Amino acid sequence: MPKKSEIKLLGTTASPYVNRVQFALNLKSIEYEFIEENLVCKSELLLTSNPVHKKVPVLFHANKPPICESLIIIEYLDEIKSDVHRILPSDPLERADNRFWANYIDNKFFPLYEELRMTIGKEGKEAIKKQIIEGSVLLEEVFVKFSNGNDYFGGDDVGYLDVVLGCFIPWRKLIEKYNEFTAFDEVRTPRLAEWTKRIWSHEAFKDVIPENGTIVNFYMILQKYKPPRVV
Ligand SMILES: N[C@@H](CCC(=O)N[C@@H](CS)C(=O)NCC(=O)O)C(=O)O
Repeated sequence: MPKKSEIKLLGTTASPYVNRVQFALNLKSIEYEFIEENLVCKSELLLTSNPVHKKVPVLFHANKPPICESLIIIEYLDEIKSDVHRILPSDPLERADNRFWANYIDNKFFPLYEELRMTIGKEGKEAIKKQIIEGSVLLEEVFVKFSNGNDYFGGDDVGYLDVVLGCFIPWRKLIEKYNEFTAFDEVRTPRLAEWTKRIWSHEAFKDVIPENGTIVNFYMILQKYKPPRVV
């Protein structure tokens, strides 16, 4: 069982990818040391521990080589502490299905929010919002299938997709507010609307949610370094 000093997480509290690892660490009751990274002026530690992507999160487990990429870190944690709160299902086919949808969320669904932020012009923005809403309806169907009448993607408790999608709630809320729409609304996606409230107040997620000011600051940094463009 990992001791407190054995696990260190390099990250920034405004990052949803870091938040999802923190969510997983809490679910597993793993104590860890948080090392705050400055993404505007990246540390030597980040550059040497994640030389390929130069991104957070990075997990350090004792003196082992660093582990990069949030989903890989979560799977690692699930394997080293398999006796507490299994995050991925034990059935290989179910695991594959979970990974498929995690890939959809990370590579198709959430990037639409960044595209929305980057786009200037009503027409372009409306087209992206439409894609986000279509994606939300699809995710509602995924939720219905995975939850099987229970409260979470993982069934009666938080599972992999709850962690993967849950971490984006604070960012989605902010970008949706700035763009005056709600993706997981009570009419179109009632199960996801309920699920959002449930995750938001979940014990293991509550202390991971960045303060609003922290996300707004990070948003402003993005606006400065990766400014929106006319499409
Ligand atoms: N696929 C990566 C994404 C991580 C990521 O995009 N991290 C951002 C912070 S939210 C980052 O470190 N960005 C620095 C950069 O793009 O230079 C993961 O799941 O860990």
